[in-house]
This record gives sequence, C-alpha cells and structure tokens, in this order.
Amino acid sequence: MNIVVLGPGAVGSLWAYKLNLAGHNVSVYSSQNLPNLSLELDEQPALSFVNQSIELLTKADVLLVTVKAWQVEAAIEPLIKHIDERCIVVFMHNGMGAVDTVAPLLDRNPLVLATTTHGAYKPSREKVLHTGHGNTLLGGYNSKGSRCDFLAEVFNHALANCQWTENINLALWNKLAINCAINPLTAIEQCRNGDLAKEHYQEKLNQIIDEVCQVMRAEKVPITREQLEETVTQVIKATAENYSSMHQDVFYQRKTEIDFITGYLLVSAKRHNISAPTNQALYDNIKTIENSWTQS
Ligand code: KPL
Repeated sequence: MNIVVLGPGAVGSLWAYKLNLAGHNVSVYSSQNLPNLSLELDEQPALSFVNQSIELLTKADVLLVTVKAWQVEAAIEPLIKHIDERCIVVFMHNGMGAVDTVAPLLDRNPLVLATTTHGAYKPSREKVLHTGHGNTLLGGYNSKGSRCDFLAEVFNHALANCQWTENINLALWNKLAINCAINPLTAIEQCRNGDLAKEHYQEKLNQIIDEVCQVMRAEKVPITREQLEETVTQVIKATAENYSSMHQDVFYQRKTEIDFITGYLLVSAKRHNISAPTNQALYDNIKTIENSWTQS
C-alpha cells in the first residue's frame, strides 16, 4: 500500500519503519523542510523516507496521522486538497476530541481511530527506540471507516499485536482514563510512572479514578470502578520505568496534551453535571506550568 505518515515523532517513526519493513511504500510528512528523512530503529540499519512529497500524498491509500492531538487540525488542514477521497485517514494520538474538529473537512474519506500502548522514544532526529511492546486497536470513526477492518491485518503484519474493534470509543475512553490518572500527576511531580504505586499517591489516584469512572458511566461506557482501578494499576506497573509523555512535555517545556486528556474529561463532566475537583485541580496546575513558560 502507499502509506504516508504525517508527524514522524516517536510513535509515527516506529510505524513508518515497521510498515516499510512489511513491504509498503512509506513516505513521511514532517515539519522539517528536508527532501528525505533517515531513520534508524533500535539497532537496525537506517532507512531513508521521502519527506513532504505532495505527489505521494495524492497517491496515498492510507494517511497515518501521528501528530499530537493539539497539532491535528493545523497539520492536516493545508494538506486536505491533496488527499484523495478514497484515502483512509487513520488518527493515532493520546486524548480525545481532536478528530471531531477535522472530521467535517474530511467527510468523504474513510476515517479510522487508533490507540496504541507501544512505547517509543526518539533520542535524536534520526533514531527511534521501541521501548515497550504494546497493543494497538483500530476502529471506524465514520461509516466508511467502519468498513476498513482489513486495515488491522495490515497493521498487525507490520507491528503486532493490532486488532480491529467495533467499539473504538470504549478503547479510547479506557486510554483516556489511564492518561488522566498517570500523565498530569507524573508531570507535576516530575516522577516516573512507577512512583505512582507509592502509598503517598494512593488517595489522589483514587479521587481521580472515582471522578473518571463517574464520567465514563454517564457517557455510557461500560466500566466498573474495580476494572478501572485495576487497569490503571497494571499500566503503572507495566510502564514503571517510563516517563509519561506529559512528564516529558513539561520537562522540555513543550505544550502538553492536557486539553485533550483531562480537559476532554472536564467538558464531559460539566455536560453531565458531575463535579470533578481533583481533575480540575490537576488541569489548572498543568495550565499554570504551561503559562509560566510563555511569561518567562
Ligand atoms: O500513554 C502514556 C503516556 O505516557 O502518554 C502512558 C500509558 C501513561 C505510558 O507512559
């Protein structure tokens, strides 16, 4: 297939490399104005990817959008006129809500949402490390996208384990819950995910999970308090050595995904008249940190 990866950051680079190894024609679309990007995965040899080719974008069967949630609109808008209406657009990022903004601009295309727990880290521009083996779920966003279940096989062949789900909303809410629990707290405390297993953080985590659970149930996401707590505990354990993406964003003073993680939760909480003071405080805290950089 002809595949373009829009936003070859850590996760995008991992997929670009793996899809290329699986035999697909992969090019990238990065904000760097270079004709080609070279990429090494772990200890494997460098591969060269054509960058910013409008011709390849026009021919794309799949456009995999891996920019951060807050970058989706600005990244995709200038490219829309070059995207064929048969091209399947797959969105893979943390958080929820970003696709709702761009979907009306792509209403003729099959749209697919993806969520992944693969860990990837880019220590330099030309190198990507696959730091944790995870799972990927794909599911339709619109009716055309819902008919693209074959794509799970294509992605699975490149980087297992990938499955199709008829209820991507459930998968996205579960990931959102994990990110609400782990990301802001590790970013504020500047600690590793595993540190949240300490006694000291249990009360706060319980409050976050209580609020998230109430909102998920109001959104008709079938989940129990026990299941949610178990999922969060498992992820904290499985990614104990990791620094969360929001931890890294705060550390490097980059804009975070808070509006699409805790922010999305708070909008939904408000719609359902649910009070979420713990998540609100975490949201405000991250916003204060972000604002302090623009003022200094
Ligand atoms: O998705 C993550 C992130 O850091 O954004 C988790 C699952 C918390 C792993 O670090």
